[in-house]
Amino acid sequence: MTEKILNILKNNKEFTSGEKIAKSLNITRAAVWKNIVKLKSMGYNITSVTNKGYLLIEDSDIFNNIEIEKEINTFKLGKKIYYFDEINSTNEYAKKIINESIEEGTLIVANSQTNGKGRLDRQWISNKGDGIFLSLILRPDIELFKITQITLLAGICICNTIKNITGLDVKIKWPNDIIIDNKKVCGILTEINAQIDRVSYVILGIGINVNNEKFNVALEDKATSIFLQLGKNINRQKVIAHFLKEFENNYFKYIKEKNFATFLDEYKKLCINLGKECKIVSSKKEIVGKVIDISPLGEIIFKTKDEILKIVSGEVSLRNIDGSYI
Ligand code: BT5
Repeated sequence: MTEKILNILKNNKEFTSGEKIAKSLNITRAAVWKNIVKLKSMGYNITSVTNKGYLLIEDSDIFNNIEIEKEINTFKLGKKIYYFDEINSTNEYAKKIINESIEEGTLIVANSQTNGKGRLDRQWISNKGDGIFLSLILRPDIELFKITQITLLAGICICNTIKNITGLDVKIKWPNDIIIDNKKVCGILTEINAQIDRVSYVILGIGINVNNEKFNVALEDKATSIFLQLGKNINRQKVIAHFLKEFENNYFKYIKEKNFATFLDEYKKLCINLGKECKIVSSKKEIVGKVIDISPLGEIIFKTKDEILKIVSGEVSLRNIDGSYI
């Protein structure tokens, strides 16, 4: 009902009386009022004037499930949305609700996170109103060792989404950092549950810096946002909808073929590490070498002075030779 009232207000540039809305929806004026209060609490700027009714003052930056749903144009992904103005972590929420009846494509979106997570217990800064914080529940029928490929595929789709919407030059730092102008604009946290060697479900967590005007001191040299690169605000729901469409097309193709080979060339073109001298940093040691290729499984092929190694994404970070971020 709330959404129907919102639509009526959106379609009227003049005041609409409570009576008229009540009649057209066959509800009481008190029910109209209750829903108007709800819409106001969701952030809609609605003016109420006695004897005239209600008028919606258009505001482009309303971010909630109604606005997100309106933009989404997919078959399966994002058909069920859990939206929060604030949550600890969308990935944690996904883990809490997941069971057999939760459908593939269920989307959790938040306007802010109090405990946004990166990999290896790192933190993801998730300020209110600036970014996209989402988790997508997937049930890919693939073997466990292929799981990195889902992260790589999501990386390609995020690059294409930002590029298509903004024209910016977006790249990937293996495995999960999306980069503009050598700074991180987006991170991906893929968490899984598996039985023996088959994946039961995947939580694809994505954080994108969209309208951030600045970052804290710790991040200002290595983080950026679409706003900082483009000089204007971008509608977050459009970015989500575009990503879901892009990812849906590619994800189901990948699941059908069960093979990342189709996407490997595209990934390599986007990957900034290929051909570069760098350091692989893990909790145990640092190895210096050169990234000479990416395998069809999504591993880095790394040439040191003594040997050629295949590195999986799990426990390592790539750094410049001097230890800096990129
Ligand atoms: C990531 O980890 O890049 C994965 C980030 C995933 C965040 C999403 S938001 C929705 C979903 N729910 C969650 O709780 N998480 C996911 P990692 O590669 O470990 O990078 C983390 C590092 O990036 C931090 O240690 C900081 O140095 C840096 N960082 C933190 N917040 C950032 C931000 N907003 N923008 C750019 N860099 C950031």
